[in-house]
Amino acid sequence: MKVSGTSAIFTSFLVIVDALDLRRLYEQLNKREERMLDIKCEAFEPFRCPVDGRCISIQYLCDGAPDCEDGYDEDPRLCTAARRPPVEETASFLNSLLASHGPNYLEKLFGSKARHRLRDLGGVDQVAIALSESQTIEDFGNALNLQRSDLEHLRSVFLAVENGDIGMLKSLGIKDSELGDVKFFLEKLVNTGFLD
Ligand SMILES: [Ca+2]
Repeated sequence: MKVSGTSAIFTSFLVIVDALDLRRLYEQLNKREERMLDIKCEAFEPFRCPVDGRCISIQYLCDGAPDCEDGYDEDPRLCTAARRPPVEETASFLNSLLASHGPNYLEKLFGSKARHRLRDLGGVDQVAIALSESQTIEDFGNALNLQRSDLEHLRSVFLAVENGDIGMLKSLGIKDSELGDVKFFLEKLVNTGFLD
């Protein structure tokens, strides 16, 4: 499902569907600010704009119209991250693959820079954040400085999953017991515009 060309109705629908993800996201974002300023928004307007401190309702996040003074509530990275699995969930998923296959395993997805637990890509958490915030696979490649050939390989894996080609995942050594989780994870990215 593509989200480009969204109508206002469709956007509202997405916001409702993703309210839980958004709730988790703004809780993370607001935590630090609250500690610093001791300001808490009311439950019915729980999102606080970082610059002007305005409190806004969840339904106004990523609805296509700026409500924070600086438009932060429509920030593409915020709105992309809100539709993606939470960063900590992605990090623990990547860690579970490394635990089961060894520290160099993710080389099969992200290329040689992913050896030694993604060390040259900045580590598991950095990769998880980039997967969450990057609107497209190109943005992801730029965020982590991936080589073009590695990026094209990663794209081919995503395309295979999008086309229902499980053989590709098996050829990467994904165990049968892991196939469902890996497929679900990659599809979640594809469904939120990663290949657009
Ligand atoms: Ca808005």
